[in-house]
Amino acid sequence: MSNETLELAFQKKIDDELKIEPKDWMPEKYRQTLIRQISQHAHSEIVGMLPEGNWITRAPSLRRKAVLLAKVQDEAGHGLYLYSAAETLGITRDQMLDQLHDGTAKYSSIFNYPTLSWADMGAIGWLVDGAAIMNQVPLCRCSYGPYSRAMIRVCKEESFHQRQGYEIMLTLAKGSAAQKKMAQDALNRFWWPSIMMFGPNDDASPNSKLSMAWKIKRFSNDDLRQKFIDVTVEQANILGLTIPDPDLKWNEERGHYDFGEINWDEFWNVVKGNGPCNRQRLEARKNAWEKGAWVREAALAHAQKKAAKQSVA
Ligand code: BYC
Repeated sequence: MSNETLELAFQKKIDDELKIEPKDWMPEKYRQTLIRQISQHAHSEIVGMLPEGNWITRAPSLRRKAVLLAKVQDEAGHGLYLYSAAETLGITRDQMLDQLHDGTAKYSSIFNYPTLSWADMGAIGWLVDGAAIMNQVPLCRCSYGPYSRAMIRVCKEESFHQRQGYEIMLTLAKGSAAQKKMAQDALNRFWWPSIMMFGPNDDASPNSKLSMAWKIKRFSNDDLRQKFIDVTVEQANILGLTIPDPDLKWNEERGHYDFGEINWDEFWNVVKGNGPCNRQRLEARKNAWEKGAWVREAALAHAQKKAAKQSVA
């Protein structure tokens, strides 16, 4: 079959809402786009453990500590499902990790900001996991089977994460004046980075056109950002907190909130590795990889010993 015929059959499958599976024919660019997005998504989950891990030993109660521990472990699980999904496309986990460690693969900009107070655990759960749900629920219907199936469980867990974050914010916002101030400060610092998570504006998003045609992405970056802002403003009102955007205003005609200009220089600066914590995050991951070498070697030796025993038996 010619390449053209294969491509037509591939696109028809996508248009008919059928899934593409690992052994199916796919254009090389589709494979590469998925490897890029899924591996970057996996890296984001793993690097995303660091800002929250920072507060496990300082959680204000045993209950908060148990919940935060469970959440951070969930993020590790998400990273593992996603690395497995990316491996079905012909890249190895070691190759993906090399790309993270040498800086060629990206991870979400949001995790390059510091977590300065306990309220940041609330703001991350509420806003960062909230933004993640908005972006990731449509990925459950993505055209690539293994990615779409991995996302179902990820999204269920993200919803629990969002609720636990909102509950922290609610407790602080209804607490003492100092607690409310802490919650407002966390919102002030995390609001703009959270809405940057959706990526550049549509006209500055080079990957969107093909990803939408291939139904990897179902909604554009700007559409998802707008949906997130529309639901989150109402949640901030319930908390009695103020979103740090003087231009935020309901637009009756559009049926959406208008919002202020995003600082794209800040966004690209963070994406290019120059955010407040980029170096610290990468150092932490490289360090964990190097220090974990003996665990990987021991696991391999154990597997080889077990296989040798089985073959003798
Ligand atoms: N940060 O053409 P575009 C989580 C890059 S995990 C850094 O629009 P695309 C969580 C983009 O990669 C959250 N880089 O790209 C975990 C591209 O560069 P490359 C992660 C960004 O792929 C723990 C360039 O900018 N979620 O939620 O069509 C605890 C142009 O962009 C960012 C996912 O990974 C960014 N924010 O759209 C709590 C979801 N935005 O790769 C929570 C899956 C853009 O060409 N990914 N760039 O060198 C996606 O949905 C899409 O990849 C994006 C970007 C919407 C993020």
